[in-house]
Amino acid sequence: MEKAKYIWFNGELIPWDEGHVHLLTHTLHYGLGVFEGIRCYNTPKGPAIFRNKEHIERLFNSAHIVRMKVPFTREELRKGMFQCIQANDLKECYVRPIIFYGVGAMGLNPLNNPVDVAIICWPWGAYLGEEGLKKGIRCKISSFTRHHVNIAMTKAKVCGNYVNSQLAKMEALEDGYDEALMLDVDGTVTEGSGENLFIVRKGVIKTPPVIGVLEGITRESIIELAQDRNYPLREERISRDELYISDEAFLCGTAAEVTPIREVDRRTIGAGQPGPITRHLQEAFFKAARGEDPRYEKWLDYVE
Ligand code: PPE
Repeated sequence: MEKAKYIWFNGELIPWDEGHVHLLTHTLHYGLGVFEGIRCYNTPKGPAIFRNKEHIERLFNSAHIVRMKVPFTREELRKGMFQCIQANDLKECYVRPIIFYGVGAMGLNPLNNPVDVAIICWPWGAYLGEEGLKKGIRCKISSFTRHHVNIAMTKAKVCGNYVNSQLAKMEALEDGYDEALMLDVDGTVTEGSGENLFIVRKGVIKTPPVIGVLEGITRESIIELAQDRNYPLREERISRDELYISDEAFLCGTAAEVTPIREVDRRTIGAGQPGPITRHLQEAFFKAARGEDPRYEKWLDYVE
């Protein structure tokens, strides 16, 4: 990865190379921490964080779900992000706030540990590759089942939830695919290892409801962009075979942005290249994020 110069840690900027934690950091052992993935895009009016309010809200909701007390306010974290982006002289970057239990008491009760907060920013290019963004990626239905809603709290972006994603991702890559798609316990399609899924079939855009999948902020943006363009859209369960016969499919997320899917399990999706609705929404998304469409300026939080 590309390093930056500073990290925001508990309210102060520290040099990147000093961003260490103790080996008894509770979250390192047991995975109870919450985080966000946010992107800052360069716009004609300078760098702006895309949908920052919604990301900060989800971070606090994640903490609320797992009963973590955040020792900073929403506004302090927002200012911390600005500080971090400016100190690193970045125009476009990924922003990773993480709230974790530090050192205090081992054992499964996390509540006797201090809560630490870091904000890390670094330049991060196309998550699934430049070529993937343009031509589409190849996905594999994972042999790993997605979380059951009462096993992992899937509306919370909890560190430990990502073990399931990592198992699926490694398997997909080792089997020669770009990304994994996971089925829930009932066998319906949920999401990628770190992205929400959309399909297009017979002119209707469909995405699985947010039960058992992360309530993606890019997903929400895509829904709004699609509705503003009068595309019929339904949030409904999607079966594996419906995915195979969809006309178009794409993944979306902060890191993955809008990445078309051209193949699933060796079955070509549509014409084997990004379809027209996918391309239209991808373009609309990038224009909105880069401040090139005034209708969506409400989504931009300018770094000041
Ligand atoms: N589902 C999952 C499981 C997920 O992790 C993400 C984000 C999404 C959907 C899309 O959510 P949103 O970013 O709000 O649109 N995954 C983050 C982590 C990527 C990583 O490798 O780290 C991200 O995209 O930032």
